[in-house]
Amino acid sequence: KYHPNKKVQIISCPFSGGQARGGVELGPDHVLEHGLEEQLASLDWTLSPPLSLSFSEPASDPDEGKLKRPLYVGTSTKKVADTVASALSAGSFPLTIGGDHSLAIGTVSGVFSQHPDACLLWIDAHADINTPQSTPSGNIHGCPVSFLMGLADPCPPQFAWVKPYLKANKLAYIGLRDVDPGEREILKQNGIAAYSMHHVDKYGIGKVVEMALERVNPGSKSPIHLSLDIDALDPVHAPATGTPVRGGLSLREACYICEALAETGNLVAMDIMECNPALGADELSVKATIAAACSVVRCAMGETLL
Ligand code: HAR
Ligand code: MN
Ligand code: MN
Ligand code: MN
Repeated sequence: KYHPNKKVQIISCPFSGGQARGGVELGPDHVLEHGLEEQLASLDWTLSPPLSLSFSEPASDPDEGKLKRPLYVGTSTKKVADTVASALSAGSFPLTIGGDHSLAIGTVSGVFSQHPDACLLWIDAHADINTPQSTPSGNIHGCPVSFLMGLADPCPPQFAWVKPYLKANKLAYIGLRDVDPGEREILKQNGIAAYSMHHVDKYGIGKVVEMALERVNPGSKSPIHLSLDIDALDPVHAPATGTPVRGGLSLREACYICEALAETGNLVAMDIMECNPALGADELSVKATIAAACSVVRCAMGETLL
């Protein structure tokens, strides 16, 4: 419904400033080298040439409280937000390839600037909702959702441009299994729909997706943004990532989520984040991770719909 013309704009974001491990900036090139453009073209999407954003680290970037590289992350995500917003206003589906998950400060801001009524599905082992106060690591990839909801109070000056578009009732998580104590409190206080691996086991993935969509999109009218951290998948399927957590989604469960969202016809944007080709134990692990990333993207873009 939202993309009758099936135009997609790939946005490559070789960015690693939201966390400490090198290599995640290599994710986008690996995903593209795996043939994602050809794969999407064969699903009848029309592709504009991929946009590859460049990010340059500021000469000086002191910590803001506990937050590391705040200026680098703040200016880089602003650039992503503007790029995603213009892709949408040009009638394209923005597919953003990271890079670390702090990039979603940009992608979600860009989407909500064009679709203020959107809802957000966050598929991840982690809740990424730490505030500048609650973050145990200072890594901003563990904090994007708190900035998007305006929970960071005071908002760090590097993120003053971020509007608190995201309301608690428009956000749902699936795949959680490593949530910090401070994050649990935030999820509870705000009544956020959070489906952990426990819920996936208990109800099955089909029911979990149904419940998640019922919570954030009861009338099935809202545009949907899918932000998928590859570490939502079990490390058996996606080992090459910075913070793998055992006991995750099977490849089929992750694909199912994407297929079910594609089936709604309401998906307007997707992020695929945190593939780190420098971290696989060997070449096969890296290949499996990149192949899994391409699979979930294809599923979200209609591959397995009959
Ligand atoms: N919760 C931890 C922190 O805030 C770790 C989260 C980071 N890992 C991710 N994000 N890949 O999804 O530092
Ligand atoms: Mn994660
Ligand atoms: Mn932890
Ligand atoms: Mn994440």
